[in-house]
Parts: sequence; C-alpha cells; structure tokens
Amino acid sequence: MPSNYLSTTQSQWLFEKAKKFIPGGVNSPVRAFKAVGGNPIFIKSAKGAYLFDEDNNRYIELINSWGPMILGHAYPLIEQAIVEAAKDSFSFGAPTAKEVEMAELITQMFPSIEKVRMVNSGTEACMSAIRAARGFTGRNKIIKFEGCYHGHGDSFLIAAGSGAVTMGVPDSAGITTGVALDTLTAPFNDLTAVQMLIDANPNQIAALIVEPVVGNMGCVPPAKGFLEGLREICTKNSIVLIFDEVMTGFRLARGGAQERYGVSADLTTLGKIIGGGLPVGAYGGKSEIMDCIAPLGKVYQAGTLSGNPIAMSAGLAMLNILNQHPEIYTQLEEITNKIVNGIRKALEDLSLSYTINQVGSMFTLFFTELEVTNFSTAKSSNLAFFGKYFREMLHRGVYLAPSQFESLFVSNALSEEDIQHIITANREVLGLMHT
Ligand code: KE4
Repeated sequence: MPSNYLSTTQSQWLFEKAKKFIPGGVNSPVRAFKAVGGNPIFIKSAKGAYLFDEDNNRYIELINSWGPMILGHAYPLIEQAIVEAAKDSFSFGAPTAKEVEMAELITQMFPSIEKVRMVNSGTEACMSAIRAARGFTGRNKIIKFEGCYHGHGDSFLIAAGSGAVTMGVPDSAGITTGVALDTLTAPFNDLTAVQMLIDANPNQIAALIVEPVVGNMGCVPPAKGFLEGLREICTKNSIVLIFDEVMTGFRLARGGAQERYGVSADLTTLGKIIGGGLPVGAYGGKSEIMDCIAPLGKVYQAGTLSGNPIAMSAGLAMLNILNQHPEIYTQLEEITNKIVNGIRKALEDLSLSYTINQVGSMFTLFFTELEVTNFSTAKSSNLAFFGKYFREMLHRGVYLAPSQFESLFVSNALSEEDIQHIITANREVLGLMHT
C-alpha cells in the first residue's frame, strides 16, 4: 500500500462487522466497491462539499448521495426545515397541507405533470408509473433501454439479450419468466430498434420508459432527435411515454430534462433531489392517466410513509430554493465545465483519448476511446483502469462513483480550491497510470 494512501482501519473494521449482519455488508450493492476493488469507506458525517469517514479522512464529494445533495451536504435552510418539522412529530399516515404544497409546486416546475403521487423511492415511483400505464392502456408489455436503470422493480431488472431488438431475460435471480416476457429492450439512442419492437408487438405495449439523459451506464446524452422521436412514436402508437427523471429532475434544470430538451412526457418519475436527501419519490403526469390511481381509479398503489411530513419539509425547502434561484443552474454548469475542461486538458497533455460525456452537472470519464452513445459502447471501457483510477483518486481525497457505469453529480458547494484539487489529482493519477 503506497505510503500516501489514507488509513481506513475503522472503515475496514466496520465492514467486517457489517458483513455479519447485512448481506454484503451494505444496504445497496453499489456501495460495496465490488466494481472497483478494495473495501468501502464508512461515512461519519458530511458538510458542504466534503465527506468525513470514520477514520476522519476528508473527501471532496462528486456523488452527493447519487444526486440529492445538489446544494452540498447539510444545507442550512434544509436542515432547519427538518428540525422545525420534527417538532410537530414525525409521521401521521394522514393527509397534510405540506403534501398539497409539494404537489402544487411539482406541477408548476414540471408543466407535463398535471397530477402527482408521492412515494418513498425512485423504485416505487417507476414501479407505480408502469402499473398506471398498464392500467390506463389495458396493455401488458413495456419497452426499456439496455443500460438504463429504473430501480429494482421486477419489470426493470431485465438485461437485453443479444441483437439490437430483443425479448428480455432476467438480470437478477428471483424474477419470473412471465415478468421478463413483458419487458422488451432496445439499445439507447436507437429509434429503429424501438419501431421494430412496436411492429413485432402491435397494440401490446403499454409504456416506454427511458432515462432522458442516462446516468446509469455512466452519463450518456440523447442523440439529436432521439427524445423527439420517442415522443412521436409513442403518440402515434398510443404508448405512454415515461421519462424517468429520478436523476435528471431538478438537476438538469428546474423542470429537468423535459425543460432542457423541450420534450414532454406523459408520465414522469422523480426522486433524489425531490426529498432534499430524505426518502422521497414521486410519479405524475396527465390527469387522464393519474385518475386511474386508487382511490379514484382501479390501479392500486399505497404507502405508509408516502408524503411523510419531515420528508416533505426537506423537499419543499430544497425545491423552493431551486425554483427561486435559477442562477444555481448556471453555477452548477460553470463548476462542472471547469472540472471537465481540466480533465480534458490532462488527457490532451498525456495524449490520451478517453471519452468524457457531460450534460449540465452530470458527467462521466469513460476509459474507452469509443464515443459512448449506448450500453455496448459504454461496456467497451477498461474496467481495471477505472478501478485503479477510482482508488487513486479516493486516496487523494476525491470521492467518485465506485463504478464506471455511474454518472458523477456536481454540487454548487465546490470552491475554486476544491475544483483545482480535483483537476490536480486527476492529472497526477492519469499520469501515474500511463507513464
Ligand atoms: P431508488 O429506488 O434507488 O431511490 O431510485 C431508483 C432509480 C430510479 N431511476 C433512476 C434513473 C435512478 O438512477 C435510480 C437510482 N439510482 C442509483 C444510482 N445509479 C441509486 C444508487 C443505489 O442503487 O444505491
């Protein structure tokens, strides 16, 4: 272990203990660092742009809890909202004024959302949106894209088989063939493949769900005309177009990817930023579809903690700040551009032609020389190189996503000094790896 490596003995001890009581020692697989090697670090606290682990090491944050902490950690106004809300107790299982305020605010920020239902995670939001689409259309099948992730609901854990157009096969044990047969997959950015699926399954497809800007194969933007093409195909074939904006919502713009690209979805799923860091998801869209949801309609969906008052308070504080300060998005873009330009400069200086994809404050450095436009090109990345890069950056105090197939998420809490530290560490590590 190089001498400049950080000491992480407390994290290692905790990980060994965690593995006795928690499967794999973590409550979500990606946290286990399996894709990058080494043991996960256990976080004790965070503030602004920094994480602090159990060994008191400090890291500059570029995951921000996979997106939610867009203003940095423990943002004072959000902390205050949580503390104040807690004084009125923590959960009622009954309607509250805050849920009405939150629903109205979401419909203002996302014009395509006429009605919205709060849930507790992005997974719940996506599962519920698919069920609403199936209930509304009376159809069974859905289309998703290879490499897109919509939470761990059975319908979504379906990997594409070989070929451009395929009937899915389960990507996880425990998923029935019946479920898999109702999930069709196509390569991202491939409208022809989508049309082939529709032609092969006439009047059987309830919904098409897509990350409008993909984060879950690494950051991959939509090709020019792709989202418009999906909109046109879905309208023509009466297929519910679902934009999974769990990552992009409130991040790429106040109105998410729909505002940035000017394409409206029939249903939208939200999560992450919407809760200000607390467990919140939401799905919503056209009233004619949402009115199918119980108790109004026949599509059942429920949740003990849906619209939880403390989570609503945190989410309202977050969304009101973003809604009232559009300059935040300019700041995020400027900070991200500086980091990405610094990485590009290092690649140039070292005559390396790795690919960087960036949309707003989301970006990924892919260890491949191919243009990354879908999952198969993303998978051409050198994962051993990525693992080394990740570990070396971590030991230089920069906390990246522990997988090549994840986007980074920038917060506006990063200072000029933090930006320069990231750029210097990147230059050092790429140099170390390639000389
Ligand atoms: P959750 O159920 O994890 O709140 O949301 C599922 C989800 C749905 N849709 C999109 C576009 C998502 O990115 C996610 C969750 N994202 C992952 C990060 N790739 C969460 C991190 C994790 O699984 O631990």
